[in-house]
Amino acid sequence: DSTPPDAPVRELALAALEQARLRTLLLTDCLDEAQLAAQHSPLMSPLVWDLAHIGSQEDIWLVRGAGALPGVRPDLDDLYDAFRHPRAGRPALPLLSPDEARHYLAEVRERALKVLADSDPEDENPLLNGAFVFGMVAQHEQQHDETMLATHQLRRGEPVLFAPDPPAAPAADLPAEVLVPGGDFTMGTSTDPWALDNERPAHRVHVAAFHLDTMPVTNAAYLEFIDAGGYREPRWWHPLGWEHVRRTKLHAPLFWQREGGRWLRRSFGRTEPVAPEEPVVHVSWYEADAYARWAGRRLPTEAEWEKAARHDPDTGRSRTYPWGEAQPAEAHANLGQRHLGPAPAGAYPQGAAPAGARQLIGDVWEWTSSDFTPYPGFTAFPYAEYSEVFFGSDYKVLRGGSFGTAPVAVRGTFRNWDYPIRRQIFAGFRTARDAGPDARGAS
Ligand code: AVJ
Ligand code: FE
Repeated sequence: DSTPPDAPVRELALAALEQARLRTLLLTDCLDEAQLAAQHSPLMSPLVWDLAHIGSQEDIWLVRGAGALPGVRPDLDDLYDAFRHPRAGRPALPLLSPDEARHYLAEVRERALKVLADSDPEDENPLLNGAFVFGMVAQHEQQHDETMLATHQLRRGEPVLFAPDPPAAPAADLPAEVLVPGGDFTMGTSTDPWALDNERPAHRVHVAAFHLDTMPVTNAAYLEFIDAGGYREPRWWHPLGWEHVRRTKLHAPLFWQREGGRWLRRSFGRTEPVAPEEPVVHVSWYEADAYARWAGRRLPTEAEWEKAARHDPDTGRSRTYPWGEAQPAEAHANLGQRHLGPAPAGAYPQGAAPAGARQLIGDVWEWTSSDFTPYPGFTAFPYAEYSEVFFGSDYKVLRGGSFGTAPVAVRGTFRNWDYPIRRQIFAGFRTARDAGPDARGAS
């Protein structure tokens, strides 16, 4: 990332939009028309739907919303409205062809960049203020780029994506867990200009002292749970999780298979031995929850996760990232699809949080124990379908982003959510436990 953090906000928005588009094209130019139109899993859209949906949202929010210009193709709004057409039914829709979609994206982008050039980040209109809507649209495209990467992972066939291996972890012996002191901290934000509605507003939350795993749970640790018969023992499971295990015969993370006495996993078209030192990925909330109970621990709450990631005990303030305010660089975190998997647990010492936890940002999304609910004072902005319609007890919150998440699309306050049975996302977890009354720090 070559853009300095103090670049004018319009330049940041331009760079964010351009980076998103490079990724979108990289993920779609590598497949032929039939592969782009195919549905690789009923959980996912055909890639060509994501492609045109990205353009449609930009048409709606930048060309029409920010620019008050006539849209490029308002007639496409319905086709690419995620709420009118569930993913499973999208292949049957009269979708644009890949070339039509690429052409549409380019035309929308040309108009959107004119709107950006003419926009005033000081404008009082909250859509334009701080170039919010441009940041929102860049994040939206990058969110779909992560979704498209998950579709790639589900796709059968020869590899089409290539990337270097992530860095190894330093040999230093890290403690298994860190202590996060008790007390109030500031959760969420009222000042980050590109934070989305569900991250707002900032509010004080009391979190009692707790211990958190220094690193995400590894494949080796998860294998101990499997080998101990974890998937066959109802007492470790949430009742609905146990029902799910029995019905779907879950016995290992998604993409794992056992062959000749060892575990292999499929990763973007390659089959390789499960790497013991890497964070486990492609597990559901139910599996994470069961592992934690088996280990005599629990998942962290969302507030605990955010306190561990942001609270600086020296200043009493909450940071944007575990390491501070600097934009995520290569040494901080495994983000942006630079690698096609997580780095070994313990990597990225420069990305450590004040309490010492590593890899809170990047590598794997981390399941928390919390339902996706609004913060006190929440207001939907700019549309209720981004977050508000998902609030309730159906979805669990994930934090921190994965190797597939772009830097612009994650920060210490960022909230993701999914159903507790879902495993196609790049989700892992770490565990926590209450600190005894003798723990340092007032609680
Ligand atoms: C925030 C990842 C749950 O993909 O459903 C994309 C992001 N919202 N288009 C999703 C999103 C609208 C959203 N998640
Ligand atoms: Fe979308």
